Amino acid sequence: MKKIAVIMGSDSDLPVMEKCINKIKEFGVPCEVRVLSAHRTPSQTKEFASSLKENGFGVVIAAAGKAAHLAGAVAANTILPVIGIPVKSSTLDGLDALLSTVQMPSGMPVATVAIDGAENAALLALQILAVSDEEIAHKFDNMRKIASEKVLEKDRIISEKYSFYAE
Ligand code: RP5
Repeated sequence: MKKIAVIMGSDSDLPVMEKCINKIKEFGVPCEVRVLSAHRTPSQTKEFASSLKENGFGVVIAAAGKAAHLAGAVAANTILPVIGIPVKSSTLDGLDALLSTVQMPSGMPVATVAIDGAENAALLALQILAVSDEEIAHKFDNMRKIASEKVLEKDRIISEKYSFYAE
């Protein structure tokens, strides 16, 4: 099974990233978690990104806040799909990180999720692996089924409690 690489620009991103890491763990997919910074450890970031494919990874998640160049810097050094998470860690509420992550030049895509969208980043990474992995695809089907059953149950409860003169 291909591994997922989860990189964050600082350990201060960890509270956001725990949702991402936990979701990947729930699916039983191997995952390596690193703190690497495009600005503070540029050569280590480049070295890690350049060897992702040969080290058995299938997809990368890169999270950073402020002038968030991490996902772009990783994308520049690998052909694996890169998912960027803009982290809300500044006085600009993450809008700075969103724009820095999403506005990549053509030819160098980063699939950017919402500000602090750590769980969706994990799900997108798992969906990418599920294209060629039946075990992960099957877990996805189950997860979707449970999610839809939960909403149907909430619909039943709310409808019974609040509807009126509707017969
Ligand atoms: C970014 O700057 C990190 O990803 C983090 O979101 C932000 C602040 O980092 P620290 O100063 O808390 O290490 O590079």
